[in-house]
Amino acid sequence: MKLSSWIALLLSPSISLAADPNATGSVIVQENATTTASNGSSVANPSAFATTISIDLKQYWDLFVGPVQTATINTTVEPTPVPTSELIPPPPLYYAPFPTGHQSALVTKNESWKFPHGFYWGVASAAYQVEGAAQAEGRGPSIWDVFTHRATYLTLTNDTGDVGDNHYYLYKQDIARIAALGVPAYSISISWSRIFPYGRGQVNELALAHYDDVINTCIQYGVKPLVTLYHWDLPLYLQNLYGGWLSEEIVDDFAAYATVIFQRYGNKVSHWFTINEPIVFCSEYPLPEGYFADVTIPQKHQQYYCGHHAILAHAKAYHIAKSLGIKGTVAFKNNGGYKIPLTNSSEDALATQRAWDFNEGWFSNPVYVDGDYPSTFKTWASSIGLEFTQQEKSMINGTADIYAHDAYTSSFYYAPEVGVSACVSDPTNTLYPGCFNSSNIGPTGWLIGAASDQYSTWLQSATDWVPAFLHYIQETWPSGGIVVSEFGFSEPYEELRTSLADIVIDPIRSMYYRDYMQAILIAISEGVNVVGCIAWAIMDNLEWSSGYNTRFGLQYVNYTSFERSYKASFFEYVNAFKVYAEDPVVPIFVPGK
Ligand code: GBH
Repeated sequence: MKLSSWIALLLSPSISLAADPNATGSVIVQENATTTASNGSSVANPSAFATTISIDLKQYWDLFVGPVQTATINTTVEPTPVPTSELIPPPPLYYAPFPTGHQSALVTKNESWKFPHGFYWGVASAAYQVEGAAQAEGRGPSIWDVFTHRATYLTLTNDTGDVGDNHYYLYKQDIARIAALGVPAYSISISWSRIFPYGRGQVNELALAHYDDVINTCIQYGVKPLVTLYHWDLPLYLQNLYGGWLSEEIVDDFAAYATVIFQRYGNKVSHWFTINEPIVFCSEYPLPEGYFADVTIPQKHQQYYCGHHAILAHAKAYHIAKSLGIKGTVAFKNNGGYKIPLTNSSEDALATQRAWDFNEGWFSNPVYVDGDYPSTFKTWASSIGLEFTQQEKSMINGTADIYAHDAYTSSFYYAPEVGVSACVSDPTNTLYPGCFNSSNIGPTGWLIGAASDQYSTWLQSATDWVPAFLHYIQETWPSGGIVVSEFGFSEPYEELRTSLADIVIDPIRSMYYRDYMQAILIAISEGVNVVGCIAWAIMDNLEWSSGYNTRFGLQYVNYTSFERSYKASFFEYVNAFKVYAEDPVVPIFVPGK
C-alpha cells in the first residue's frame, strides 16, 4: 500500500491508535469492530479482517512525518574553554537622549536602584526550538514535527526543528558559554515525546539520562537549571488518540509525565514551570485539517476546551509536585503584552478589561484569584459548556507559588465599532466573543516603540510601559513574587547582514535590554516584588512558524558550522547585573577534560 493511503487509513475515523503497554516502541492500529448498517443498527464490521497492526516508532515517524534530517555531529560534544578574546565587551553603543535644548549628560549609576540579593536572572530556550536530534534516542514525533514537515506552517522558509541548534549534542558548550559570562540561570524545556515517545505508556530511559546530564552540567557550572514541562511540543500520538488538549484525558497523561520528571530531577531544580503560554498553544486549535485525527468540537470552541484542560493539567501537576515534596517554586508561564486603552472613553476601558480577561485573566484568575474564570470570560465559557465544578475550583485555586509572565511588549486596545455590548450580544461579530480591538499604533499616530523583525509584527520596543505592567500584575494576581519569565527582541533585518562583525552589533536589541532592565529596576524601587527575569533567548533558534530567519538570540548561530557568537546585547544584559545586582556576577570556567 502507498504511504499516502496508509496515512489516510490511520486518520480515518474508524481506526484508532493505541499504545501497546507491553511492547516498547510499538503501536497497535485497531479497526473498529462494529459499523453502522443502513437501517441504523450497529453490526459487526465485515471489513475488520485485520484488527491489529503493529508498527514500530520509526514506522510511526515515517507515516506521519516522513524523512527527517540529521546533523553531522550526532554524539555529545565535550566543552572547550571559551577563549578570553570572546569575552571582551563591545564599545558603548548609544547615548542618553538629548534633553530638549541641552547637552547630553553622561549616564551615571542610579544609587536608588538594585536587584536585591537572591534575584535570579538568566537566559532561556525551548526543546523543539533548539534541540534538533528529532529522532535520536527514541524521541517520538510531536505535533510540531507534523506542523513543520507536513502541515505547511512554514510557508516562508520550510524550516523544521530536525537539526535545530543541535543543542541536544552541544549543550555542554552552550552551558559553558553562558557560565563564562556569569549568567546564573538557564531555563530549558523538556521534550515530552522524548520521555514518553507516545505521550504515555513506557518511559524512555535514554531521554531521562540525557536531561540528567543537561541538569547536572548546569549545576557543575554554577548555573541554576529552571525547567518547563511543556513548551508546545505535544506528543503526536495523544493528538491523534483523543484530540490532545481538546480532551480531558490530557490531564492524567500530563500528570503522569510531570510525576516522572518531578521524581527524577526533584530538588535539583529551583524553579519549575508546568506549561508555557497556554494562550498561544491553545490558539493553535483548530489544527490544520487533514494531518491529525478528526475531532468533533466546533472549531471556534476548540481553543477554549484546550484552555480548560490546560488549567486542570497545570493544577494537578502543581499538587503532585507538592505531594512529592518538591521545594522549588511551581507556576505556569502566562503571556501577553501590557494593555493600554487607546482613548480615555469608557468603551475603550471596557474593551481593554475584556482583553485582559480573555487573555491573561482566562488562566490567571482561576489560579491566582478564586479558582474560576473572570466574569466576562465565564459568561462565554459557560455558554459552550465549560464550567469548573466546585471541587475543581478549589483544586485550581492557589496553584502557583510565583507569577511567571512572558512580557515582551505593549499595545493599545479599543472597542469594536458597534460598541462592546452590541458585539457581546452578536455571535456573528468577527470580534466575538472577546469583543475588543488592538493596535500597535497609538493615539498620536506613532508606533508604540521601535519595530522588531518584519516577521514579528506583534513586537515593538515598548519598555516604557513595563513598570506599569508589573504593578498591574502584582495588584491583579497577587503571588509570592513576579518573574519575567521571557522577554526579548528580534533585531530587524538581522538576516540580511552577511558578516559576523555586522551581525553581532545589535543596537535595537541592546537598547531594548537596557531599557527593559531599567524598567524592572524602577518597578522594584517602587515596591513591586520582581524576583527574577529570564531573557529569550540563549541563542538564535527556530522561531516557530517564522523559521530561522527571525532571530531572538543573545548569541548568533551560524547554521552551517553551528558555531555560536555572543552579540553585543548579551553584554548589555549582563551589565545591568554587574552595575545593579547585590549578588556579584561571577563568570565560571570549568576546566575541560
Ligand atoms: C514566546 O512567546 C515563546 O514562548 C517562544 O517560544 C518564542 O520563541 C518567543 O516568544 C519569541 O517569539 O503572529 O500576531 O499571531 C511570545 C508570545 C505569542 C508572541 C504569539 C507571538 C503570535 C502573534 N507570542 N504571538 S501573531
